[in-house]
Amino acid sequence: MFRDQFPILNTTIYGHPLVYLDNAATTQKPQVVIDAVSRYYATLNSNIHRGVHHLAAEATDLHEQTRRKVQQFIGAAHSHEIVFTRGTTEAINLVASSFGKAYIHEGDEVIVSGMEHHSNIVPWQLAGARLRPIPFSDDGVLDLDAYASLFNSRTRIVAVAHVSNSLGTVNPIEQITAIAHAHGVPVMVDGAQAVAHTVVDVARIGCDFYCFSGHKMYAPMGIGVLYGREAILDTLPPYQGGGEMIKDVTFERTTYNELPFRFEAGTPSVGDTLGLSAAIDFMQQAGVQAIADHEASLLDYATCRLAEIEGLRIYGTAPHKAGVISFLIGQSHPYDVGTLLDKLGIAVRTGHHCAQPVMDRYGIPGTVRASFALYNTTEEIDALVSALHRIAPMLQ
Ligand code: 7TS
Repeated sequence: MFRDQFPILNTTIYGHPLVYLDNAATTQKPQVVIDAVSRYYATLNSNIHRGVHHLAAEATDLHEQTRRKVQQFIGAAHSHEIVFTRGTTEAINLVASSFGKAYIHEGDEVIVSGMEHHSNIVPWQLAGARLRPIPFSDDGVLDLDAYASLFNSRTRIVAVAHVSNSLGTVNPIEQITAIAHAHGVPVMVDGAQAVAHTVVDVARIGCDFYCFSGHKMYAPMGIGVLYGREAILDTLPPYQGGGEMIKDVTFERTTYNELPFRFEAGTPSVGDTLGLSAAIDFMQQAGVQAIADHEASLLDYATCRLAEIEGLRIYGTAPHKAGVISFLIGQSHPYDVGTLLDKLGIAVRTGHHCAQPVMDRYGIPGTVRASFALYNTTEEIDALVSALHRIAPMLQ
């Protein structure tokens, strides 16, 4: 599906055609995205918002059009609820820092899930919160009864992944949000692994914040998004200080700009924003639901075929999963499996996937992870399975 639009997929690695199954780390970029970035630098490069000249006005226009495109893409009510960041990590740090300053005091608690990426753990610790993780079952499903029992008078926010990057579980975030709101607690969703793989509608979810990275949805690295509901964003202090985020500055006192600029200090990565715009167009042309359906069929096929490999165990077998398969073979170390697969041109990720608590939960050092995108094929899964058959004897 749309495979011919990704130049890198024609690469050979050690003489083998590249089989790229590391999409949860970052997706490859279609030519339209590469062209959008290079066209910006070739024809439009200028600093936005502050220039009267033609290039600056044009670049500003396209940058702000992208904000509206993102707003529509995720179903936000207003374009000023879209804050551009460098990625999910920066978006979460922004929320933890600004929300933390306003609302988190010593002894206060933040509910996270037990399957968070480190970037949805550490920022809350830096904000001084005590973390209360929602436990999950062996198959990787969150325990919602345990979740409901974690609320108390110190609970300030619930911060939870839409899709787990290590287990692939799609969490019931609408339900999670409704439960939090019933306790009067706001919700931040880490959507890093969701936006490229499922239709995201923040109005339907009902969450207060939603974070994601462009580079995991066919856009360039260096651009990400924080959606924040106006009523809550309005109550938060700025994250970083600098140009663009101010209204008036004196040595005595500074007043701040309106939303969203109050949270966007300094020169943004305009070329990457335009790349994000092209990536959204590309995804909409492919159809987000069609992408999700394609990846669901790859997941089913891969789950069945991997069962052929003796001693292979999949970590994360929730009934509702995105296209991520974490596995181990017997006692072999994930790094060895990944290295041998690489020699056959197959790119997977190995290790703890920045989710050490998940690995601790299972008592394992890490996993081998294959993750899918719209351009992957069943033939590539066949290539993975035959490579695993081939390397299995070397792992004993
Ligand atoms: N949250 C989740 C659920 C993630 O999977 C990642 C990155 C992040 C946050 C951070 O995103 P960033 O774009 O700011 O770095 N996950 C991975 C991964 O699984 N392998 O490499 C990066």
